[in-house]
Amino acid sequence: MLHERYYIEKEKLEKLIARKNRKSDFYNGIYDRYVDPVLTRNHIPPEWKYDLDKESNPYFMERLGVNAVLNSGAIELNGKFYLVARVEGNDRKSFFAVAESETGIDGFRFWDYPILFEDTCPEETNVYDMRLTKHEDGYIYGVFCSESKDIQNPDLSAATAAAGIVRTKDLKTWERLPNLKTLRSPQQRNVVLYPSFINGKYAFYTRPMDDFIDTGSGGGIGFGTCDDITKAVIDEEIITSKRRYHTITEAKNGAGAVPIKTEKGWIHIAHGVRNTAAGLRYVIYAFAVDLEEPWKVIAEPSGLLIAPLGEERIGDVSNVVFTNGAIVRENGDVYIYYASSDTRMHVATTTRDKLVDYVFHTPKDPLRSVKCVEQRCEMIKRNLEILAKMP
Ligand code: M1P
Repeated sequence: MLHERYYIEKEKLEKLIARKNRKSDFYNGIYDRYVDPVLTRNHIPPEWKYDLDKESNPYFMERLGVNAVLNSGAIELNGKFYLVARVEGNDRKSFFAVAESETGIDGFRFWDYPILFEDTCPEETNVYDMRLTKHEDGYIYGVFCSESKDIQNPDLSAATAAAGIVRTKDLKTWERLPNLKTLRSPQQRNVVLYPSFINGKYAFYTRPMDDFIDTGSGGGIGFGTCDDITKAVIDEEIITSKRRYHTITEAKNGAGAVPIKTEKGWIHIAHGVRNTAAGLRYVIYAFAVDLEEPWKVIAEPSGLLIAPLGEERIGDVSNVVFTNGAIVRENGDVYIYYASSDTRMHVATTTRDKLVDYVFHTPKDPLRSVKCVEQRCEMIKRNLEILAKMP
């Protein structure tokens, strides 16, 4: 028999999904933020958490709780917005689930079931952070982090990260391919498949790492190609966006959304990490690479694009914003999906034209305080001259 509490929980969920989102009063001219997150653990259907049977669950207890909904891949299909969210159970294991919306800013509803891949990788413990690429070969690829216990290391928390690959045509049926092998990097996270062939090869943005958390000698976001995606092996990785001392990428960085094609170059929305006394701080930044040679950085505006703000600063891993999905509509509207503090999903909206203006006209980081003040004083001087001419 169905437990009556189900109706209350279901009604709460329906109310949440029906809630209209609106722009917040945040302003920077680059993008808009929204009052409500777009996807949270409260969006999880009760059927995923509770045994609804009154006999076997008389107290209507959560049997399989959900802790967080975070780093989501994003894609538009037939005019609808889809997030492939990272859902983290109370057991700390993550899995993927599709949520669908008509507007992209609210109304996200999970499909009936989370995604269940074929179990082809018995050593794998955890999966997360899928990037979705519509590739010119006709498939939609999902590239994600496949995490396993490091069996060489007796430390209980020692793990290894690799890039898992799946493909689909409809987000419903998924084919798992072997994990990507990078011959010169022991570990990988934040790998993104580039949408076109490069000289007939598949191309990936990578993030070479010596270790599970520390990138070690990994100098930044890499780029490499492979012949066959069904047995993907990358020999050489070239570093594109570098880590730099005393910038937002000092500790590490990683590719985020699939790059956005513009007339001036591919725009990347990535994350940069620095260390602080309170732990790592993750922000989102942007840069552009060449249209023909997409490993060459051609514009890198100074500093961060999105930082955790207000309530976004607090969560399971505080002081983090992280993106692995954006949607660009035919009319040039851009939806950047980002998670805050490894806990919930938000959207920031802008346009392709604004992103081009931001990436190509924001001054570069001069890398030293004295040069940064000089840069700012020049702008202040020009502005004061304009103001002085005003009646
Ligand atoms: O906790 C912040 C993020 O840490 C990792 O990102 P990176 O590999 O760049 O350090 C990932 O585990 C990511 O999921 C997480 O949001």
